[in-house]
Amino acid sequence: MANIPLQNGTIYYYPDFYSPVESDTIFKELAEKIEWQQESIKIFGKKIPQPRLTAWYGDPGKTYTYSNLTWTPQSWIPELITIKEKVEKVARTRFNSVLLNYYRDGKDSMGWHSDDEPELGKNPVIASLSFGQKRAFHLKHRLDKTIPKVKLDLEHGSLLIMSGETQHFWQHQIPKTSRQVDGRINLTFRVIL
Ligand SMILES: O=C(O)CCC(=O)C(=O)O
Ligand SMILES: [Mn+2]
Repeated sequence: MANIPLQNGTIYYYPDFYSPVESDTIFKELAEKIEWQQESIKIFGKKIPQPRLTAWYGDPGKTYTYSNLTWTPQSWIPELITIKEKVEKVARTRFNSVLLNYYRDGKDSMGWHSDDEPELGKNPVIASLSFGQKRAFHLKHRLDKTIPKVKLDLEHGSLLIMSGETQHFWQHQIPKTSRQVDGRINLTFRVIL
């Protein structure tokens, strides 16, 4: 486990939370069993497809709103519950929902944002699991532009935990890459209040 030093925030990185063999199995299961959606977001009245596939699973009633979309969760499947229970032990948090992202290739990405929607509460614990293609993860401070960007590679089977004030002070992104890359599945476990 590595504690990544961060001003005004807390992140922990566990590179081999799952073994490569376990991670291969989980990637395949999730690719097949999750009901992946191609959602669009409206920007200035124009519908733009998101550059990734997504899905939202969670306890009944735990809806989540972002980019003008309100998500009603799908019901937990056994594979997700098994993962959730393993993550909860390390994160010492009971999660009630998970957002899944499927980055099909290097053109799929997620732009700069913080996980700071009101339903996540003040200092949310976000537990982020990665399977498949290793991709870069960048963090930048929202206020102090002299603080250097933090750049991590999120590896197959890794767990990243963001907590404390991280979402107030930092934004994060998964940039596009021009390299030829394989698919990546990311799960972010969250507590919806
Ligand atoms: O794919 C990732 O590692 C990040 C996903 C993310 O930031 C999110 O779902 O809010
Ligand atoms: Mn995020």
